Amino acid sequence: MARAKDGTIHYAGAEGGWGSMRGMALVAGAERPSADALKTLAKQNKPGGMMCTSCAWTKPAKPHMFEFCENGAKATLWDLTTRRATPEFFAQHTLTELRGWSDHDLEQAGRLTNPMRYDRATDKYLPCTWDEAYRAIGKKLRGYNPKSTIFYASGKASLETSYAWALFARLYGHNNLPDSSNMCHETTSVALKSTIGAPVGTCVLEDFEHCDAIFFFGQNTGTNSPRFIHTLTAARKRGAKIVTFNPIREKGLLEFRNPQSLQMVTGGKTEISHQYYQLKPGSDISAMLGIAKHVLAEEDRRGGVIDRAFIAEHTHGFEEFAEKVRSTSWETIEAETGLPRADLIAAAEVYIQAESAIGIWGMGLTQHVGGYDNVAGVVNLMLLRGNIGRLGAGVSPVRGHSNVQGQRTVGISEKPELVPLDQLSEQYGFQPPRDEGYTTVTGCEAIAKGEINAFLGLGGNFLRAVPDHRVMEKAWTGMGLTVQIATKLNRGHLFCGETAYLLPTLVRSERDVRDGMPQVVTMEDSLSCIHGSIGEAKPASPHLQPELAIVAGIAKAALDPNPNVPWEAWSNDYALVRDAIEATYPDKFKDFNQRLFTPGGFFKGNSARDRNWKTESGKAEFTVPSHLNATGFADADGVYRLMTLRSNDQFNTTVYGYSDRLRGIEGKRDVLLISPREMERAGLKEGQRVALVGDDSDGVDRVVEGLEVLPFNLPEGCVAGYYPELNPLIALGHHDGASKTPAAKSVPVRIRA
Ligand SMILES: Nc1nc2c(c(=O)[nH]1)N[C@H]1C(S)=C(S)[C@@H](COP(=O)(O)OP(=O)(O)OC[C@H]3O[C@@H](n4cnc5c(=O)[nH]c(N)nc54)[C@H](O)[C@@H]3O)O[C@H]1N2
Ligand SMILES: Nc1nc2c(c(=O)[nH]1)N[C@H]1C(S)=C(S)[C@@H](COP(=O)(O)OP(=O)(O)OC[C@H]3O[C@@H](n4cnc5c(=O)[nH]c(N)nc54)[C@H](O)[C@@H]3O)O[C@H]1N2
Ligand SMILES: [Mo]
Repeated sequence: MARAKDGTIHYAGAEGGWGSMRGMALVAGAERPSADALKTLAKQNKPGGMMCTSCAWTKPAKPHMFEFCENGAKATLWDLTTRRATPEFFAQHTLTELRGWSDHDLEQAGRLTNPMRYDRATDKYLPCTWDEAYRAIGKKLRGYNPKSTIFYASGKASLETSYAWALFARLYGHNNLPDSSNMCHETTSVALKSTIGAPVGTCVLEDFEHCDAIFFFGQNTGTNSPRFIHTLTAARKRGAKIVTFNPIREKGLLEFRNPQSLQMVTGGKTEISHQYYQLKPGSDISAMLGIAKHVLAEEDRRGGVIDRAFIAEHTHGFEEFAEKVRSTSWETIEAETGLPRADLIAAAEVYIQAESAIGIWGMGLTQHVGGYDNVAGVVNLMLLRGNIGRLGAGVSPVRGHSNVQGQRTVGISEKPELVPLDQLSEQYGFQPPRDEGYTTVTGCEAIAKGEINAFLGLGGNFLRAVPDHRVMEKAWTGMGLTVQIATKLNRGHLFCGETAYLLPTLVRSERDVRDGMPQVVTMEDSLSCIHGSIGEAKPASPHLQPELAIVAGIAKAALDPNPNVPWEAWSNDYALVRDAIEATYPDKFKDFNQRLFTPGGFFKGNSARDRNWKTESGKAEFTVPSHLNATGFADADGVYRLMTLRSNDQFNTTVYGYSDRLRGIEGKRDVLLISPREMERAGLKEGQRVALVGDDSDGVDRVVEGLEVLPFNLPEGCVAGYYPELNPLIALGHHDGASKTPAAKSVPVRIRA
């Protein structure tokens, strides 16, 4: 572990380079990947190959020789391990025992091989047949009020499976379709829909080839979307300026060493951000007001700074916004952000000098009580200079799961107004439910109240990813039916309803042959491009079924036959599902089957990119923020803003290992990161074990004990630690006001020594 002068821990090298090779080698060593893994990697993210299951960053038309990163490779090696969680494994361990295992050890038991049924008498999973599972699940579902059931999806399943999943829910009778997006970029989708009329980012890859400035708010590229660094280094070489706002000095946004080029050998590195500002967590609203303040001051002084013609023709609410900016003092902005005015003016100067600018964000903006105002703040900033709807400009959220955006596109949504229900009604001859379904948060609340009979999970680790673990784990076992479609064992599988099934499925890199025909699946990346993906590795077990066949199997058992919904034919020829998708969404998916392998994917289109604003006013909306920070709680003595973070050695709740290389934290995850100044103030010593205690007023006890104090370069008033270990500290009620995305980036906590 390297140390700075003030004793804080950090990573000494640049992102990329040998360190990232070592990360892959460690996973490869531990997982003993199958012979097919290397073949898969060679074609990963290339047209005709397998589209990576790690992040949602776009797959370019002209791929690099190795179009994958350390984490993409880890994801593939982790999937194509030779380790197996067989019925023999389950015979040896009760679920009570397995609840004592770490997230890492549970998944490292290996790939699930057989459908399993929970047996309460022995507290173990026992093997069963697919037929038995489908029949039992179907029978249970037929007995319930559909509205008392939840069908969750984590963002990996293909467009084909996702379309079938959402249709199944509606045919059965509900819109209870929360998705991992409800814990992630739902804030983005809600805020963009209401401000620019399109719920997704407006940029395509070409914009990054023409922009003059890129503004980063709370997105950790080096860890979470490393291939994006190629795009950034190319933009920087062209002369584009990069400005970053992040409470943590994240290595991947500071400098990069390309592991696939000469830089590996010569030791050279590329700097990424020109300006890097460590603002307080939750204070982006004020930082953006500060930038706007300088922009408007310059407009007043010399004119020609803001795009008046664009504002007049295309926007609504500018005057109210400008009034808010003018009436917020620099003193207030400095106090909120912890940044000197000079820093915000420097950032504003970059913005003013850029002909075209792009705004980027991730969980650092979305996972706050005031997340909506955060995202709307980026829109405000971009609207000032007409930076939406022209080449080189735009708003570009970086999504998480590889198909999370696509799942929403094809109907996985709890919001009926976002789904073409009339079209579905006509296409399939039924009355789709019209009432609003559960989000992750309202779904959890209903489970906690005992109102939910069944939970079906299409991938993911819902129970581990949500807030308030203790409350949720206790309530979970009160359900009548829990079904998990999964690839590896995780903690969420260890809590079972009265009847419970664990159904193993193929990973995307595995060969999926139906009726003798190899099948293609599709996904949509963060830049709205749709790609076909073919798996070629040998399946982990002969008993696995592809996700689409499992969805069809359950649907057939739970629903009466409908001649318009050919489950059997769909699960044997995915091209037929693509035809159905095209029929439901003719604009976005025209000639779907013909365009599968368009290099770089095919763009589904975006109305805001064409300056067609599908908002209430018919124009793009300036928003006046309701608060000057997004935390949702008042500062108080001894209360810290806790940020829950991802390490570069995990993918969400999948913990590959214990090396957060890019932050210099090795061998542990039970840590509390805190600045030396705050340590001194609180009388803490490095290495001391402390507890974090939730500071909510709802009377629920929220504690995580045994965290090791580590000095870390952080702004004042905040601390940080890892997700999901710290999720017991987050109250279910602590979420973005508009989208109900849990506010995992400023959780009120106290330290107990
Ligand atoms: N290796 C790897 N890749 C992943 C994932 C993974 O777990 N591992 N997860 C995938 C998923 S589902 C998602 S959603 C994405 C997540 O990717 P990101 O959107 O990057 O999310 P996080 O890593 O949670 O945190 C983002 C950053 O926000 C900063 N931050 C925290 N609070 C604030 C704030 O108030 N303001 C600002 N400006 N910054 C703040 C943190 O320091 C951190 O650098 O990554 C995807 N890719
Ligand atoms: N405190 C805190 N909480 C958070 C976050 C945070 O930053 N802080 N981030 C939130 C975010 S952004 C997200 S997206 C959620 C993530 O929530 P989820 O998406 O629910 O969780 P994952 O950890 O991605 O799910 C991992 C599991 O998915 C299964 N799996 C993997 N691949 C496949 C596949 O191809 N098919 C199927 N059927 N199953 C598969 C495996 O069994 C694996 O154990 O967590 C959220 N929770
Ligand atoms: Mo996510």
